[in-house]
Amino acid sequence: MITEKAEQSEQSEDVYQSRNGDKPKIIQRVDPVVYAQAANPSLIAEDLQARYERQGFLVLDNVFNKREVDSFRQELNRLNDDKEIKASAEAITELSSDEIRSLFKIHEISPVFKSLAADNRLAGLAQHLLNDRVYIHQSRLNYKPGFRGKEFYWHSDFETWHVEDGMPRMRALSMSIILTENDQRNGALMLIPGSHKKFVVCEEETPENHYSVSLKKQEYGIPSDECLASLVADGGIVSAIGKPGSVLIFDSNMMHGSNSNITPWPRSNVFFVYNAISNRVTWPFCGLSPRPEYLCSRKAIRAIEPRPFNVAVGQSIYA
Ligand code: 6CS
Ligand code: FE
Repeated sequence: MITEKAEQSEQSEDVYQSRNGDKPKIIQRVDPVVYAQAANPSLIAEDLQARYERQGFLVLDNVFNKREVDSFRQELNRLNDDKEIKASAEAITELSSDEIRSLFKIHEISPVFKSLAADNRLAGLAQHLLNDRVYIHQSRLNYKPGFRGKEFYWHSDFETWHVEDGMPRMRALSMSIILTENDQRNGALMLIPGSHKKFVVCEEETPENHYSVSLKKQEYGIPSDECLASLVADGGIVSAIGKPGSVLIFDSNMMHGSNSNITPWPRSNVFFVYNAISNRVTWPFCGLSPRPEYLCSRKAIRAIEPRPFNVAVGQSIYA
């Protein structure tokens, strides 16, 4: 059994120092974006891989067919209606209602999303881009319900995963599968093209148990107004709109956020975060205790063997 002290000694060099009292500033990324040597045409076309490297994200349309999307949405609703799940630690409700805002660790809670996480169109592509075997660092359903679904303020996921989880380098990416139509009106994800190549140093120390607040409304680990304005001046802002079955891939250090949803239309997406096995989390760089396992795989780091999603797995639950 590794004691906490021993785990703390695992600490690697803090290449991306943030929230340690330094003034907010922007430094250059020192890690590659795409670790693969060349595009693997069976997984991604060369021009798309080059675009991903340059802008830090891609929206791939029609990756999953209607039958597959129907099984995802049936599972989304089943989990949302399950009282035990709603009362669990993994379920984060909205500040202004008891509606689920996010449900974490769905790659373990749900047989459907466990199977989806290993699908070659996702895990196979992540393995290729990161040029390493991959594991799920974090998975979640972001429901962003209609009428009162609140915003996710601008942030770099990597800044949080580095400072609060101990992820050493930028060798991870998120894949978001669109389950309900995402458009400008109902709070589609907004991204700043090219921002993934700059690391925004945030100020102020991380509070204890920050996640108990940040997952509802993030106020630490967010860019200063000046840094944000500078990123937007360079790259602009793009909305990741797409139909159910599309996939948004974005680099771990992509600056992103999304507006509140006051329309009647939920903006629900599945998120899988693939991290390279060689980049497994060490000790949090903020020096605080590690976040819970449902936010950051630490004790259960297992490389994924990509295999096709089994659409029948949903039917077995609902039979
Ligand atoms: O703290 C985290 O890990 C979560 N927070 C946000 C706003 N995005 C990434 C992740 O879900
Ligand atoms: Fe995020």
